[in-house]
Amino acid sequence: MVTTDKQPTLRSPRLTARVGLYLGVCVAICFLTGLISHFIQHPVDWFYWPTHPIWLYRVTQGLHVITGVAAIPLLLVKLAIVYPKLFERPVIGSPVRMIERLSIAVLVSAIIFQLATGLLNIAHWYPFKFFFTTTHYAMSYVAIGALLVHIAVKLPIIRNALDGPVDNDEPTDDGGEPTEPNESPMPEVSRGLSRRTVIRGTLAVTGVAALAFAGQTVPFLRWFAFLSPRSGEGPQGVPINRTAAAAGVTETAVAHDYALTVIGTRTRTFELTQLRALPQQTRDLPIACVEGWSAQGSWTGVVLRDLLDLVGADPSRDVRMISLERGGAYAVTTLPANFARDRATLIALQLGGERLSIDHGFPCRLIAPNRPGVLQTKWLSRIEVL
Ligand SMILES: Nc1nc2c(c(=O)[nH]1)N[C@H]1C(S)=C(S)[C@@H](COP(=O)(O)O)O[C@H]1N2
Ligand SMILES: [Mo]
Repeated sequence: MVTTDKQPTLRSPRLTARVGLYLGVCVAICFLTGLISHFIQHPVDWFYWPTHPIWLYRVTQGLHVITGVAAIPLLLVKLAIVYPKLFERPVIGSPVRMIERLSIAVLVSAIIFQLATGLLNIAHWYPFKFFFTTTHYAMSYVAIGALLVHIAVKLPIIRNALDGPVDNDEPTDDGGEPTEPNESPMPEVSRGLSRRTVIRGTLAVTGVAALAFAGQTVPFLRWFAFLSPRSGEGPQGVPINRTAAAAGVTETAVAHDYALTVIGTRTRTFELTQLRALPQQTRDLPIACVEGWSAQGSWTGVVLRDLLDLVGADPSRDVRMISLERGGAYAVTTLPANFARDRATLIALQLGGERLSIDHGFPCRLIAPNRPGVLQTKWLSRIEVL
């Protein structure tokens, strides 16, 4: 190993491999929790999602957003360390090397795409034309595939680089390419920075980013949620995602002839006074939005199972929830049979002991345990047993 600096160079596999490892862990957790969220929303036979523990989705989706956010500073640091290599000449080389470089190009673009679209979605800002969820889902396989190729190709270097303290001399194998002293001149600012300092700084920034977003889902970190768009503020202590005005239900929701239609083997309609006259239950259940925020509420209403029994519904059937909202992506949702059967699932009329506010879904809404917020249909108009 030839080096002119007294300080160990920052462009070192020792440093890259460590930052890469943290980034890899974040990306892996983000990918897996993303898959969970996807398959809850697009059910497939082999994926069973339970109703309990009631907070599980809150945790998986919280982790999805936290690890995604944490990956941003990690990715930036990693790119800052390796960027001269990204543009190395010649572009044409041995097949293995070309596959490696192609996989890196795909990897970097896919990860940037995932982190950027995820962040924009949290911010409710859609400057892109494509539909967020399908593209974000499809691209996750590209990112993970390219990541696995990258790790496989680099494994010997990674192993070597993770062996021993980060500020040790260079591992002998730098990808088979000898490092000439003049090959990657260090910028002035890097001289004197030890790799360990870089690692600590990176972890500190990553920690702050993660905490700032964790605050939107972990109650005792609420005060730290200065970066996240929704942090537990909202009527009745729960944030609002889509308002009644945005959903176009400000009139239909308060219409005097409102009635909830429930269709099983028979059809019944329930006016609001009739719903209130049925036995009421109170449950503490979270709204856990796909965007990573969540908040617990104390919901009171009719147990869905009781309502379904009144229309002679078969408990092995899924149930469709139809909102007064017209045409929104979440105006109609399907509740799997295990959720419809669970006595924690309510058609809620109240939140925090008060009548449901119109933005929380007045006259009534679905609230089920361990379910993505996006499927907790507000302003119910019909319930159909499938
Ligand atoms: N009809 C209808 N219900 C809906 C939505 C919607 O757009 N339309 N948004 C969902 C989303 S994304 C979330 S996170 C929860 C939020 O409920 P809240 O606004 O009462 O907190 O409502 C869900 N219910
Ligand atoms: Mo949501």
